[in-house]
Parts: sequence; C-alpha cells; structure tokens
Amino acid sequence: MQKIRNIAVIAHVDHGKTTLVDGLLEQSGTFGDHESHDERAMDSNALEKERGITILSKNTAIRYKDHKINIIDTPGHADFGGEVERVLKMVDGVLVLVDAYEGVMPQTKFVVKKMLALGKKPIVVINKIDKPSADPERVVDEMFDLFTQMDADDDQLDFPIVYAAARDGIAKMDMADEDGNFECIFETILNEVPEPEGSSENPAQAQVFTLDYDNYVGKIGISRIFNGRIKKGDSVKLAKADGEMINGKISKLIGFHGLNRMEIQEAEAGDIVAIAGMETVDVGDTICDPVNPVALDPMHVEEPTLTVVFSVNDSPLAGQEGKHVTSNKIRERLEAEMTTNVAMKFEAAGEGQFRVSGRGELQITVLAENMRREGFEFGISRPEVIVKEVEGVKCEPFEHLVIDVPEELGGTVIERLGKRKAEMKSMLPMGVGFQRIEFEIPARGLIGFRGQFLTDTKGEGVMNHSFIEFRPYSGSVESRQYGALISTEKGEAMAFSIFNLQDRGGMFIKPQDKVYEGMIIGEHSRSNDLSVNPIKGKAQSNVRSSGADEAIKLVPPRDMNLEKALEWIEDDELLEVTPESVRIRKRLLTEAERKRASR
Ligand SMILES: Nc1nc2c(ncn2[C@@H]2O[C@H](COP(=O)(O)OP(=O)(O)OP(=O)(O)O)[C@@H](O)[C@H]2O)c(=O)[nH]1
Ligand SMILES: [Mg+2]
Repeated sequence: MQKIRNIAVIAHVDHGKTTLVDGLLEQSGTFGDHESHDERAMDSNALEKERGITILSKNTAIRYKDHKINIIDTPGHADFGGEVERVLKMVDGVLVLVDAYEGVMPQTKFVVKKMLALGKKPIVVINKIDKPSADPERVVDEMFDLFTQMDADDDQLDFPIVYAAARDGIAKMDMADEDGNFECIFETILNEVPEPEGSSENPAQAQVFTLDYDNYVGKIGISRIFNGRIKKGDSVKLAKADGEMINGKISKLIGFHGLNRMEIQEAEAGDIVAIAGMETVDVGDTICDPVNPVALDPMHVEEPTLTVVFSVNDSPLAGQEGKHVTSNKIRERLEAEMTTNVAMKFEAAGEGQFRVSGRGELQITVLAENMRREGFEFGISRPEVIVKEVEGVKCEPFEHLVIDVPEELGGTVIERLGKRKAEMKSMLPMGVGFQRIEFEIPARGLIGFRGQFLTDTKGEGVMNHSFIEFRPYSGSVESRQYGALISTEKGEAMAFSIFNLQDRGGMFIKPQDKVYEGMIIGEHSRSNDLSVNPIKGKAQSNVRSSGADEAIKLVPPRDMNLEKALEWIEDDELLEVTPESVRIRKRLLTEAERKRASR
C-alpha cells in the first residue's frame, strides 16, 4: 500500500490557510521549477481571486519523502462552515491555524469544536508571527483554554505547536528557535497524523464529500476511499442517504497532484480521488463494491438560516443590460447551482419568483455575483432569517459575534447592538488601544448592521460572526435608521440636481446614471423616505455666469455594491442586479401605489 497522510487545513477566515498550502506545495517541490503560479494558488476561481477568500474547499496532493500527503484547503468564512464539517470526516489529521495577533475567533471555535467532536488529532499552527502586534504566547494560551472548554481528550490536548509566517515560508517548533522552513511542518505531519485505516483488500467503500461538474464527464464526486480499490470501468453500487442502492459504472478516475488533475486507472484505500460516471451522485453517498455493498454513515448537511427571493427583473430598465432575463433561464441556473451546491436550496415562490436559502449573506451574494457575470439580470429581495418551530416554540438562528474596536468606540457599538437584541458576553483589552467584545445576537439583528458598524468605527472596527443554533424568537429588532431618497422621474441624472440633493443625504448615483421613478438614488439623512427629482437641469434664466456648472463640487457617491446594497434594503425595497449595474428600488414604483399599500 502507498504511504499516505490525509490532512485538512482549518481556521477562521484570513488566518492564512491557503497561503500555508502555497508554501507546502512550494517547499515539497510539487511546483515544477518552471511552473509559474499565483499567490494563493488554490483559490482558483475568479471570485475567490478577486475577493481574496476561499469559497470552495479544494484538495491537492504533494509528495514528501516517500509519502503522499493529501491536503484539503477549507474556507474560513462562517457561511461556508458546513463544508468544513464534511471535509473533516475525510481526513485523519488537521492543521488548525490561528493568527498570532487575532487569536481565537468565532470560526476558530466552530472548526475546533467540530474537529474535536470527530476525534481528530490537531497540529496547531500559530501563523503570522511576523506581525508587529503578534503575541504568540497569549494565542497559545487561548488555544489551550479553547480546547479545554470544548472537552478535548488528553491526547488532543497534547497538540504539537508550530510557529509560522506562512507568507514568508517560515516555520519553527519554538519561538526561541531560529527561523526555519516548512520541513518541521512536513515532519510533524508524518509523525503526528495517523496513517489511514482500512485496507485495500476489503470490498470497496468510498465516500463523496464534494461535488464538481465537468461539461465532458458530467457530475464528479470527490471522494475518500476508506476500503478496497477503485478502478476505471468498475461496476459499483451507489448507496444513497435514504438507503437506496443504485447501479453505476466508473467512467473516469481523476487523481490530484499539486495544481494538476490527471486521469488515473486505479486508486486504493486511504487515497482521495475524483470519480466520474454517476449522474445521481450526491454528497455523503458511498460508492461501494457491487457484491458486498456496505454504506458509510451519511453526512450531516447543515440547514440554511437565511433566505432571499430572486425574481424576474421588472424595472423600467429591464432587459437592457443582461443576456438572460427570463423566469425559465433563472430557474435553470438555480437548478444547476443546487446540483453541486448542497448547502443551498431553492423553491418556486410564485410567478417568476424563486426562494433561495443558504447559510448567510455571503453565500447568497456569491451566487448572485456569479450569475451577473454570466449575463443574468434579476431582482433580489431583502434577506430574511428562517424561522422554524422547535417543540412548538417559534425559533430563529442566533449568532456568536466578536468585534474588535478602538476602546473609545466600544460604548457606541454596545448601545447599537443592544437595540438589535444582542447580549454582551465578554469584553477584553486587546493591546494597541483595541478591545474585543463578544455577543450573542439573533441573526436578524445582524442584517444591515455591518454598514452601520463601519460608519460608527470609521472603518477601523472588525466584526466576525458564526452560527450558534436556533433559539426562541427574540421579538422585534431595530432596523435601518434612515429613509430613502426616491427618484420621481425617469431619465439621466444631472450633476446640478445631484448637487442640490446632496445636503439631503448620501447619494448612490453620479451624473449620467440612468434613473427611473421609484428608484432609490440615495439615503436620506432623516428617518422618512423623500421623493426627489434627480434629472432637473439648471434653468436658463438662473444662469448668472457661464462656466458655473463646471464649478459644481460633487461628493463622490457611496459605493453600493451587491453586498452593501443587500444589507441596506428594507422589506418594501428590491435590488435590481444586472451584469453592469446594481440598482436599488422601491418594490412599488409610484408614490400613489406606495401610499395605497401603506393604508
Ligand atoms: N503578515 C502575514 N500575513 C500573512 C501570512 N500568511 C498569510 N498572510 C496574509 O493573510 C491574508 C489571508 O491569507 P489567506 O491564505 O487567503 O487566508 P485563508 O485562511 O486561506 O482565508 P480564507 O480561505 O478566506 O478563510 C493574505 O493577505 C495573506 O497574504 C503571514 O504569515 N504573515
Ligand atoms: Mg483560503
């Protein structure tokens, strides 16, 4: 049998997982001498590169000495946490990264809890020790405390610690040591991560943990082989979560090495491979021996907590910027998404409307952003949390929220969060004038909070949150404080009118932007909505001196990208998303309609 180690890299968002994997690829010599690659090479899709975050977990394999090490890089953002849990079942050991300054964050707690519960043996990597504010000792203590709180067993508590500056390819086993390379990480993996159990001689058993799609071979299940051998052309049984057994045939087997995938003929117990040939394959399915089929435990798929409605765009500018605009096209696209994305769900919600549910705003924005790049045009409603009954009690999702703010701003933020039903759990000084405050808050209270928070902290605050559980409904929470500036006219915005309107609030549009009746062009500085005319030119008779128009000074408009706009809107408003624009509008476009509806 091949000598194999299987590991996952887990951590809070941005603590350096993908960067560490770069280093592991590089320093194991997996990248050829002349192979060029980007920074964070595993973040391969366009949105991942652009945003600098990992959205999908991905696997790679390296060779170190006579071992093959399969590595799964996971996303750190809370919205994609469900994936981490599935990945953890596929590996025998984990690298838990933690930022040497930020320390234990909500998603660190989430992933450590899952890992401990699954009985995995961790290697803790204190990363970014090069940061001037780094405090590795404090962070090691925080990790010990966390492990103890989460009932780690003695073996798990006895975790090896590596100190690293992943970005610089530096690692060492003791802060007092000289900077070394990643050799100590490779050695620790070989020594500490258990060998895969199972045997190549047993009947085949492989479990699918991620899905992929290829235009030529169709649906692909990325799987860990727990027992036996799998060969191209093999007949197999596919065991589904509900107990059904489906006959299948392996049309293609794909292996991983570095950033490459290559066709292979055979793989055996312990390895991670991609398997094609079964259109009905799903996450959690077991691919097993046809004569002696034994299913592995199905996987837990996290339930969505947030939902929005995607709808056919019916604004006065509909159909002008997008290629795909019809209800059928939108439905097909959403259906395609759901075949590989197990964390999301969708259902029809009336004529031209689709209710899409997921784990958080980012997950939903990523889907919307991908669609808009593909030429889609559509509307999106305000996100709503999913409310459900648990033992007869109405319950809603709660989140663990951690904020880091300059000390003098703590009070303001606590007050704001209080109105959103947050309960403060702890407050600690963080050094360099910051404090860390932790809360538990209904997910509803977080919708629209980020924008306010960034304003309140002048962009210096950092906030992170992660799902805890469904708890009894907490009553009404405060929502947006300010009203909307609503256009009464259709046409092109004029600099002169924007200039006159900017005293009324913050503008979202610039001169020459297309506007229509009912479109929201800015945020009012008061709590009520205000109808305004943004296309009024300067009347001729008012001209006192020529050239005065050029002298107009406009405040730059607020950049309302998809994410910010989605956080901002209220129930009676919608986003209009096209490949070129994100516009905000009232659901009901005319003032008369809105008046009637409010009665
Ligand atoms: N100073 C410093 N920065 C680092 C180090 N390692 C990574 N970074 C930076 O931290 C940022 C996040 O790195 P990523 O590797 O994308 O982090 P990640 O954990 O994969 O993030 P997600 O996948 O989105 O959860 C990047 O800007 C890196 O350059 C380090 O050792 N020191
Ligand atoms: Mg990453």
